[in-house]
Amino acid sequence: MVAQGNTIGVLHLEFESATRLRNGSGKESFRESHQRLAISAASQIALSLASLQLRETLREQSIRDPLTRLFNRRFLEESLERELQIASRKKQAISVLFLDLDHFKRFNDTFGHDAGDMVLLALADLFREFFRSTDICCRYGGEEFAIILPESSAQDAAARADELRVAVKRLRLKYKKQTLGPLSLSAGVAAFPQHGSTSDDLLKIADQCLYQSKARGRDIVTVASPQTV
Ligand code: GH3
Ligand code: MG
Ligand code: MG
Repeated sequence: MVAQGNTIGVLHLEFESATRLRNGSGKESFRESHQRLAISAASQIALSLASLQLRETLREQSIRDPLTRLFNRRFLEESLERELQIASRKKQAISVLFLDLDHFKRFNDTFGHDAGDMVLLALADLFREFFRSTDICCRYGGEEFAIILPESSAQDAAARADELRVAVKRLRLKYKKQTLGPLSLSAGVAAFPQHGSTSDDLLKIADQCLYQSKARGRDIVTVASPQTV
């Protein structure tokens, strides 16, 4: 099956071998009429499948960051609203983690922008391995990431963020035979319902905590406190 020049799939039909090849009158045979029907059905199916594939591709493009394939900021904001509703109904905690690479501008200046891109890709792979499949990992902006951790208290999320911080420090990456580094990241953590109940509040508080981690010297995790809220 072909649609818009792309091969979509194969439609396989089998007829009983006893099927008559030609009827006596010389009119169109049983097999020929079935073949015509099959070809017309196949082209309709191919078009439908192609349009479904296109829709899926467009949706993926609209919710993912093209470099890292992590979710984008828009998807994060939509997901957080939804996850908060679920958490509130189930009376569960939910945490938001903000992460930002330390001195990444200096890193780019030292090793080049392509090496920097490779670091972002490696980091995205690390996140995919490190976080649960139900966690939502996003590239929030340049070298800044946000993770939604459903069913996770502030303490759990902070412990997890600290393990990630250590894992990032241990990363030994190479680009064109050159060893890159050192790398570190700073983090901020805010949780529902402890620190806020709306997505805007949680994102703002997690970002403020991240800012505090930077002010306190970087390579650390800051959890929201009554002062931050
Ligand atoms: P800080 O520790 O305060 O976060 O310092 P920083 O240098 O990481 O922060 P700053 O905001 O000054 O600079 C961010 C840098 O991130 C600058 C920019 O070149 C880099 N960056 C953002 N997006 C990309 C990207 O897609 N690829 C690469 N290679 N670098 C990026
Ligand atoms: Mg940074
Ligand atoms: Mg930044």
